[in-house]
Parts: sequence; structure tokens; C-alpha cells
Amino acid sequence: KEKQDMRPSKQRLLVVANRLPVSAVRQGHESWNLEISAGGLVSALLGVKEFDTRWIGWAGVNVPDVIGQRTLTEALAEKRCIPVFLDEEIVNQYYNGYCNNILWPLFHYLGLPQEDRLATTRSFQSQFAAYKKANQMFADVVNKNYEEGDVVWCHDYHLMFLPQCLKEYNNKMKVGWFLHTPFPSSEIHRTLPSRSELLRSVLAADLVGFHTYDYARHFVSACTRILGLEGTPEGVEDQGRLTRVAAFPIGIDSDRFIRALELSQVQDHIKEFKERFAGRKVMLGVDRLDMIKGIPQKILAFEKFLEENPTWRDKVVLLQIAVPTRTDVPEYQKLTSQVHEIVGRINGRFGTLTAVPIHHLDRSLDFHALCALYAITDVALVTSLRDGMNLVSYEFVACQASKKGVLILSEFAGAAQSLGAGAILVNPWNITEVAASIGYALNMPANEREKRHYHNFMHVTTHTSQEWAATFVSELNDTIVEAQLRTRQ
Ligand code: ADQ
Repeated sequence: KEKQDMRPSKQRLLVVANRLPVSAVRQGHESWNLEISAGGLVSALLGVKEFDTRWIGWAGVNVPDVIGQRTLTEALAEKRCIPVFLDEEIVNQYYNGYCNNILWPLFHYLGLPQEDRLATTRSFQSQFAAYKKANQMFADVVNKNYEEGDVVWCHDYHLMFLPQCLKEYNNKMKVGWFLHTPFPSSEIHRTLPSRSELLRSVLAADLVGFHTYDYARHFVSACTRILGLEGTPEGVEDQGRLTRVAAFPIGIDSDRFIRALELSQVQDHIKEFKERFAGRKVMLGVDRLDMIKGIPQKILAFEKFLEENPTWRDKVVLLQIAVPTRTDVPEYQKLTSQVHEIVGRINGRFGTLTAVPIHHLDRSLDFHALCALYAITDVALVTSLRDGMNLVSYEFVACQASKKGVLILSEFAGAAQSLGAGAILVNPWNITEVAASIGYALNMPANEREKRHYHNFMHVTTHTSQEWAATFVSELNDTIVEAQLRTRQ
């Protein structure tokens, strides 16, 4: 018994991400309810039981600091969340500006903004200054809450400057950084005016992780070509200090989806959707309405398929569920109108008085309806032009145990490297190829569908989000032990 009492308590894990995993939902005039929003990162880390996890991030909501009788900070503390408060100007320059207008498109091979080069350069400088300032504000909060022995895990392109700020505070802090987007070819990264500063800061981390081996390789080449450092099989070396760089492909909490299919609410939706689309094969797209998701390309490929296969016109329907994001950005508004225009044209061209070939929804679906849609789908279409991983493809596979539908997957999504043997891989820019793949998928014999599904299902149910998080954190602990051994030698 004595021995048990002396066991060390769980190691603390500080997860730092731009947004906290809770949203404030208004209740009445004065009170707010904080709800955990179940994104990929949240469910990944909820499953990691061996750590005492706390979240640090921007509260992201325009609420007064008082929620009923309590302050927002107190209310968040109950959810193990610690807020970083950013003012409107910083959010505008750091988040809307540098993160979403510069890094996001660049990392997805869409280049830097070019409308007016001089204006871009001027605003670029102020946005980068705000980015550094915001990262420093995150670092201040981490530093204030840090206790010796904690592991600090920084997430995504919003916080590339954070590892350096943290190490400047305390060189002994265990710091990991993980990128959820692709890391582009070094030739693309080279165009970024702040290319070296960002690389150097990320290198201050002890472990740097990416979804795929290719992204890790691109990062190492950027460090060797731009900074002149040495790349090794373990990572990047700078004056005897090694930053470990490796691939940690994310997964989903597959059990959550599999279990959901048994729920009566999901079964009711399944029944309703089956009746609604009886006699037609269902094709499905679920994306945030973002340029990287290749939604216009997907719809144009579907149009080409209908054009070339008149007998399918009243036998197939495409359901495209697109959650609007970044709706105040002009490019995203343009994308929305473009998609609406294409859908309208195709429905006008191939629709009848009683049915249309495309149902396009500009909204998010609740979890139960989403699972039911995944379950009744015959062919899922993921046509991202670039995508770090793409969890929708994993979620679809997890819900297909009985139907064994086909996944058409862009070769430019990280998921192509894990689900490639089971999916039909396509180049989304090649509309003719995608249209042909739609025909192939719709006509695929049952035994081939089963074989392909089995491969993907095994992958999705074994490489889960929990495994991803646990592997990253344990590797981070090991990396530090190895570094200590090296310095002692
Ligand atoms: P995202 O670009 O958001 O994530 P993705 O990985 O597909 O892309 O995750 C989207 C999540 O939102 C999924 O869980 C999905 O169910 C949900 N979702 C999307 N559209 C929805 C809709 N209309 N209704 C309801 N839910 C919807 C970023 C990177 C990805 C990387 C993840 C995780 O861009 O490449 O896979 O982070 O690292």
C-alpha cells in the first residue's frame, strides 16, 4: 500500500493551440454555457488517459469576462482550460492576417497574396509583428502556468514562433510542436519573407511532428537549404543540438463513430435518408467550405460524369455538405458564390421536376446526422487540392462496416498515404480522371469493394487519434532523455 501512495502523480500535459476546445453558448441574457467542441484534436487528446491534460488557447468568443456570477477564466478552469486574451487588433493582424491570409494558403501551395505587391509587403510586415506578439502572449500564459516536469505540446501554423519564446523563458521546458497542415516543398517555403525566423523558432522545439513523411522531409530540406543546417535521419542538427523531426499521422476516435451507429437517433436518420434517396446511389462530400478542399473541381467532375453517362442521371445523387468558414474573407465569399453558381447550373441542366442531381448545404451537420449520412453513402468524394490529412475520409470508412462503400480520395491529401491501397486515388485537377473514377466506383463489384474497405477499416480502427497523441508525447519524453544522455557523454 505504501508503495502505491508513493507513485508519482500523472505527468501534466499542456496543450497549446490557437483556439480552446470549448465554445461559449449563450443562455438567456446574462449567462453563458461552456461546451466542449468535439474537433479532431479534442477527441484525440480526450482519449489520452495517462496524462493530466490542460489546454491553453484563445477563448475566441466575444464574451464579457463575467459569466453569470463567475469570470470566464474561472468557468474555463473547470474545463481545464486556460485562456489567452487577444484584443481585436491583434486578432485581425495575427489570426485573420498572418495565419489565414499568408501561412494557410502558402502551406497549401496557393502562394502568397499578390493583389498589390507593395501594399502586401507593408501589411505583411505589420502582420508578422502581430503574429510574433500574439505568440509571445501565448508563451507568457504557458510560462505562468508551467510546472517543472510538464510536457508542452504546441499545435499548428498559428504557433510557429512559440517554441522559441518558450525556450527563451526556460531552456529545460519539454517542448513539442505539431503541424496539422502540409509543410510545403522548400521551394514554396523559400518565398516567405519570414522563412528563416519561423524555421529557427520551430527548431527550438525538442520534437517536431508532421502527418506524413513527405511533410517532414520538406521541412528538413527547408532547414538545410534555407538555413544551411545539417539534416540527419533523426532530424536537423545545429551546432551539436538535434531537433528530432518525424511523422505522426493523426487518426480518429473510430470507436466513437462505430458506437454511434447503434444509437436510436442515428438509426432514425438512417431510415429517413434511405427512404429519401431510395432507388438512387448516394455520393457524399463533407468539407469546410475552403479553397483547399477542391469543391468546385469535385462538382465539375460530377457534371462531366452525368454528361457522359446519361443512364445514371436519375440513379445517382451527390450530397455536398459544406460548413462555411472564414465568411468575412472576400476569397471565401467568392468561393461560396462560385460553388452556388456551378450547382445551380448543373441542377438546371440535369434536374427534373421531382429530383435534382446535387443537394448542396452550406452548413454543418450534427454528429448523429453526419454518422447516418456516412453510413448510407455508396461513394465518398474527397478532392482536396492539398490537405494535411483529411479526417472526413477516416470517418466515412469507420461508418461503412455494413455497406462497404467506395472512397475516392485526392492524392494530395495526407490520408492518401494511409488509405491509398483501399481508396481510388485521383488527381483532383484532372476532371476527366475524377469523372471516370466516379463511374468505376459506382459500378465496382461487391468483392472488390469489400477488399478495399477491409484494408481501410483495419487502418482507421488501429491508427486512432488516441494512439497518435500517446505516441507523440511518449516520443517527446524519450527525445529529451536521449538528449540528456548525449550531453553527459
Ligand atoms: P480540417 O481542414 O478541418 O482540419 P478534416 O481533417 O477533414 O479537415 O476535419 C474536419 C472535421 O470537421 C471532421 O471531423 C468533420 O467531421 C468535420 N466537418 C467537416 N465538415 C462538416 C460538416 N459539413 N458538418 C459537420 N462536420 C463537418 C485540419 C487539416 C486537416 C487535418 C486536420 C487534423 O486541414 O488536413 O486532417 O486538421 O489534423
